[in-house]
Amino acid sequence: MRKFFTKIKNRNLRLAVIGSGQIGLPTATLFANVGFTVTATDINSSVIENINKGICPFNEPNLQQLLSQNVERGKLNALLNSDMDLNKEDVIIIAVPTPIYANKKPKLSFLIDALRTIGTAIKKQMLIVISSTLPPGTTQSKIKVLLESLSDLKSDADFYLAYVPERISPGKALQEFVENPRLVGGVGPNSTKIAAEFFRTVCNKVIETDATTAEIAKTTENTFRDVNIAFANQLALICEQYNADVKTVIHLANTHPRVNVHNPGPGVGGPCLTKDPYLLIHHYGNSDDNIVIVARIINDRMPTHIVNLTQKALKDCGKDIKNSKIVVLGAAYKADVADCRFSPAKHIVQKLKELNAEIIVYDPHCINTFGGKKAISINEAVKNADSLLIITDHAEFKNLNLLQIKNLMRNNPSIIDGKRIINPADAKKHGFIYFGLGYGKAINSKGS
Ligand code: SAJ
Repeated sequence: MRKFFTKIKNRNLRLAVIGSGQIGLPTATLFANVGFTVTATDINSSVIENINKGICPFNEPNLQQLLSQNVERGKLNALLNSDMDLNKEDVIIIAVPTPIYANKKPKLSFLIDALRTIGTAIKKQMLIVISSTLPPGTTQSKIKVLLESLSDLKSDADFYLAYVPERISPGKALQEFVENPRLVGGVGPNSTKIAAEFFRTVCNKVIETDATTAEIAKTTENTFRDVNIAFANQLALICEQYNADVKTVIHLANTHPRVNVHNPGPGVGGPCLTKDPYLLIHHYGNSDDNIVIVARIINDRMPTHIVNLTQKALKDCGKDIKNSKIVVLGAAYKADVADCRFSPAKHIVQKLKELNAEIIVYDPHCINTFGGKKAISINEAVKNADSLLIITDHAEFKNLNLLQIKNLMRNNPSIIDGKRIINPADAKKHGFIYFGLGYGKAINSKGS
C-alpha cells in the first residue's frame, strides 16, 4: 500500500476512465490536469475522435479549454473501449450511465459490460472506482463478487475497490468536482484509504465511509430533493385552492430556522432526480404508501397541471386552445444549462400539440424543441402568440420586456408562469392575464 501512496504523491499512475460523458470526461480531465496520465474511453467513436482533437463533445463551462490543454500536453488521450489495454493501467474509474427501465427497475447492463471488460485485466495493486449511481448494496454484493471471480484475486488485499459517487451538477461540473465534499466508500479499509488518497489529489475535501453507506447517501441526496420539491408542488396545488400565493407561503414558512421548503415548478427533469429515487428503494419495495414513489408521481403530474392551467388561461381570455399560438420559453430541464434530458418541456409541448395548439419553443441554450417550431429570439417567438409559458428560469427570461412582448402578441394575451419569475402585478399592468403556478388568486378569479 505504501508504494501506491508514493505513486499517487508523485503522480506516477496511469488512469483509465470508462465512459466519457458528462461525469466521466470532467473526471478524466481533472485528474490529467493534476498530472496523472489519463485515457478516457467510450463506446462512441465520434466522442473519441473529438476528445483526441481537443474538442469537448458537449457543453460544459470551462471544460473545453482544460480538455484541449491536457490533450495538447499529452496527459489526456481517448480510446474506444475495445482498443483499451487495461493491463497498462493502475486506476480504473467507471462512469457509465445507470438508467432505469420503463418499469422503473435499474438497468445495470452498461456497468456489467464495463466490469466484464476490466475483470480479466485486473492486476495486483490496481484501484477500481465506481462513480455511477447505484442501488444500495451493489458494490459489496454484486461488483465485488463479479470482479473477484473474473480476476481470481481478492478485493481489499490484492486489488482495491471503492464506490465514489459523483455529486456534480451540469453547468458547474468542474467547480463542484473540486469543491463539493467527495464521499469515498471502499469495500474494506484498505480500499477506502487508497481511493480517498487518490481523490484528494483533485477534491478539496474527501469523506471516508464504506461502499454501501456511500451508495445510500448518494441516492438519498437526490431523493431528498425530489421529495422536497414534490411537497412544494403539492403546496402549490393547495394554494391554488385557497386563493393564496405559494411563493409567499414558502417564504414565510422558510423564515422558521428549521424549515427549508424547495420551489414548486412545471415538473422535475434531468437525468438524476428522475431515477435516483427508484434506485434508493430498489430493494425496499414500492408499495403505494412509499413516500419516494408518491413524490415521483406528484412531480411527474406537474407538466399536465401546467397544460391544464394553459387551457384555463386561454379560456379566460375567450380563446380555444385549438389553433392558439403558444410560446414555450425554456426546453432545458433547469436554468442556464444546455441540457434537455427528461425535461418537463417535452411533456408540455407534446400534450399541447395533441390539443392542436401551435407551439413555438425558444431556448437560448438548447436546440431541442420536442416537436415545436424553433424561434431564435424571444421577440420572434412571441409574434402573434396568444400565450406565453415559462418552463425554465434561464437568466434571459428573468427580466422580460413585458411592454414589448405585449405589443407583439395577439389581443388578450396570457402568461402561464411555471417558474414564478414574473411579478403578477407587472404582468397585469402590461395587460396580460397572468396565471402562475401556485398563484391561486389569479386562477380562481379572472387572472390578476
Ligand atoms: N427543481 C425544482 N424545484 C427546486 C429545485 C429544482 O422544481 O426547488 C427542478 C429543476 O428545475 C430540475 C430538477 O428539479 O428540473 C432537478 O434539478 P437539480 O438542480 O435539483 O438537479 P440536477 O439533476 O441538475 O443535479 C442533481 C444535484 N443533486 C443535488 O443537488 C442533491 C447534483 O449535485 C448531483 O450531482 C446530480 O443531481 C446527480 O448527477 O446526481
